[in-house]
Amino acid sequence: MRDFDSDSDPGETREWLDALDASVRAGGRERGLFLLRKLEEQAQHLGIIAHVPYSAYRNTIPLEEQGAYPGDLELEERITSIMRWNALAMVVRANQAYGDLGGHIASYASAAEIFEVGFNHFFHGGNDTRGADLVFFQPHSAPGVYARAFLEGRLGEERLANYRQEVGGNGLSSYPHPWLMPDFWQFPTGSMGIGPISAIYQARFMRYLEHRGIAAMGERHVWGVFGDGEMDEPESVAALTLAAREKLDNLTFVINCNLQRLDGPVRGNGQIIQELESLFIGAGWNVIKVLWGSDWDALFARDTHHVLLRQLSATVDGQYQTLGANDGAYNQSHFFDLDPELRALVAHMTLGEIDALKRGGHDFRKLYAALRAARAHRDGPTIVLAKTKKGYGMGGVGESRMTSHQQKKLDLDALKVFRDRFGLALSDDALVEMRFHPLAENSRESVYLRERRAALGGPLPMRRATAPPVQVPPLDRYARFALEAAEHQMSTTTAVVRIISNLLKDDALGPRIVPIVADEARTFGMANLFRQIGIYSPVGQLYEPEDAASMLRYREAKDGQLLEEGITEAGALSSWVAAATSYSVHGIAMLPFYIYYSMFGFQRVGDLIWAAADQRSRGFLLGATAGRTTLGGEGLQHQDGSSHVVAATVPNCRAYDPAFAYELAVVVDHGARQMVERQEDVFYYITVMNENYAQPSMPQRVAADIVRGMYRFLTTVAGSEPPQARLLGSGTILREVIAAAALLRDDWHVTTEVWSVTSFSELAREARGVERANRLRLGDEPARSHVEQCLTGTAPIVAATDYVRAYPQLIASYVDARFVALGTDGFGRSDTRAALRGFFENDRWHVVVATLHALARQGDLPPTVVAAAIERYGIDATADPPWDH
Ligand SMILES: Cc1ncc(C[n+]2csc(CCOP(=O)(O)OP(=O)(O)O)c2C)c(N)n1
Repeated sequence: MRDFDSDSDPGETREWLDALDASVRAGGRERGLFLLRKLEEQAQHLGIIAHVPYSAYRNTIPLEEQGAYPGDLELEERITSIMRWNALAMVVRANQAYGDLGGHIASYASAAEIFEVGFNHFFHGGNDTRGADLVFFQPHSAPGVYARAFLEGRLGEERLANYRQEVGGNGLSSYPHPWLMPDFWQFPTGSMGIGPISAIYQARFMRYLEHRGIAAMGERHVWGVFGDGEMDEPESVAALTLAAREKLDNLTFVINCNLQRLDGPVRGNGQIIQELESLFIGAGWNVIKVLWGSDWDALFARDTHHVLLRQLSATVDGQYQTLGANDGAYNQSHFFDLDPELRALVAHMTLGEIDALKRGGHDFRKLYAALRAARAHRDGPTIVLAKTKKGYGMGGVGESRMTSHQQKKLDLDALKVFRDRFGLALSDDALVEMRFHPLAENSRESVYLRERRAALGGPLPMRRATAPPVQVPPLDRYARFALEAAEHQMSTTTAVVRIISNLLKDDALGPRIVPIVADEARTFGMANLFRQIGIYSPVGQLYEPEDAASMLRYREAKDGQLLEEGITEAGALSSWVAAATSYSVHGIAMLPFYIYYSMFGFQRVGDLIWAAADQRSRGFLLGATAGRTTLGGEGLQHQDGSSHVVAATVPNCRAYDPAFAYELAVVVDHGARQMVERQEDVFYYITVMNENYAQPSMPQRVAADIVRGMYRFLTTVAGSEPPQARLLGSGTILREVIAAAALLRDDWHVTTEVWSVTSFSELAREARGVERANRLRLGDEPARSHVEQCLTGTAPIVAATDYVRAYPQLIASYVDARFVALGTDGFGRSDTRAALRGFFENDRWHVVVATLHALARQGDLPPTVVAAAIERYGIDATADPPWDH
């Protein structure tokens, strides 16, 4: 505690207090407050108080601590200029030739120095002694990354010329997409916000692997270059406190603060840099600001009264943009002339020199010092806020202009300005033809580039996918309880948790499993895992848990295996992606199982799942308490009727809605082998229910068809004729369908086949492939899909599900028979399961009515039978449809 009572100079203190008294007497309260505010401001500038969570509007690292630049500045600047040109040429060429291919110039123009300091001095490519750094690139700056790869000889000219023309197979992706460039891009960042949250969870997962003794990470670091506009995305800021709480000093964000987003300024009437600084300080990050280039140093040195600093602090970002878009004369009259002292400060400078004053994010020395300090910082993550200009160097057509982001074509005059601005050795012809600028094999630039990357372990970005396979134990060793359930009562949620618990005990696969929950382990019956494997915490458990004496005690441990993420589905999903891409990022295959309320998956964090798919994630997503009617009491926002429809649109997602524990076990086994033994780029989405029911044992010879998507479960024979109708049921509704088959036999003498459909989406995937092949390869013997083979003939089909009708309708066009779908279209609501199934009209009685109606429609039964059934089962035929409620 400081002692504010001991006064070393009472006379001076008296003078100050008297002065304040006098001012208030003369000027009133307002005047007194004004003076106090000014004093506070001054005290901040002097660094003696820090009440506000941001610092003055200047560089965090003072010149004295900047240190020497370790690279060849002049050479690096020349190389960067060449990259700028090639990146620009790539975009302009594509748009000149094809008109509407898009692409961006201005973002990389602002980020070039940030990228290049990283590439030349920090981003480690990995070698024999250490793994590669993880680098997340600002997506629409991809042309700059390609331009570098071109100069390094990694990409040929033809590839650059095919920017954004990917269909032919030899083009370059618009943004970082591992699916499309699997040897190059590691992390998809094209959807803003996903990069930042992913970077944090990747850094955290590295710690997890270390603490569990699975892999040593050494000096490996996670770097993320993101936009200041991008920081408005909720995902961008969702996990900041986690990064600080877990002391992730293996993580650095560099925010390219060009003050603009697509349409205009990020904070025209404020200061995004100051706002981000306080946000990150509040979240516990180390913040380093890089605002002003080296040519400002002398001005700050002479700014003894802080007049410059005051003016900088008082200028809002919209004004900074206008200053950035204009020349030295404008900056003189609209900034320096605003205060006589300020004018005097730059009186010795020419307008050209004022014009050339750089922002810190374009100054290699300032950036280097910041990244080095970030790298050296311990016990927490660092954010570098680098102030730049959008469209830097694009002159009148794009530098700090409102329309900078959209600028994709430059005329000859603009190209000449650009060439001259960066001193490029390009003839006018080369400009007209937009020729790429290569480096001669043994030029100084070329040698330097190669040397720098060699010193940093090799090229980057580079995606690897070579992880040793992991053996999955035999199915009956870990899931016999499900295969031979013998009518034992159990929910499929219980079954999957038991499968996971058993797999965890396997010597080979067990340690590789990563169970993940947001905050519902108890809901899903996983509390036993707390003790069995522990909850991961980098500091172990610093408290005596309230339930210490319990068998299921809440146990946190440094080597805990369960990731208990808290109420953040975005965070939990990002953890899942980190584990699901470990085979590629770390060369170690892990098998994550993320179990969550199914409604809070594809619907809530669907875009993260889409990015996970792009990234070739391998693992299990388990949508629990799934379906719209199994979760009786929870109601509209909890009941999921749509996730399977969305899952069906993700090309490498294998989605299943199993009814029985053995179906689930077969799918998990198949998926695990496909992903960690055969190492295929798929992931699984399986819905599991919290509804307890008798689980049959697995019939003979159905395993392969369970994986294909359907198998015949039973046939109910009402007479001697062949089946009159086919009933399809999936997930929990299969049980209603089985009951309906009995009613049809007993009440209406109708023979039916009952099929368990484990996946309408897998059936549809195969069927559309077969249909396409038959269409395009006329002359070959036409093939028949599994659906067609199962559902031959024209006996009507009634398919019932706990999802919307669009889900079973995925297969409707592949069968010859009339296809009737029953589902749960409409809003969910709370009630009993039986009441909900009655409401949505997917219970056994509605299945019967739908079947009778289909048979009557084609003349197999008299029309009166339908009304008779409605009457018999007490169905209210006058009710409004459920989707209108
Ligand atoms: C989720 C999402 N929303 C919108 C976009 C479209 N978009 C691409 S770049 C961009 C502006 C980015 O601004 P900023 O993050 O400030 O980066 P800058 O280009 O200014 O460096 C927008 C809106 C996107 N890619 N992702």
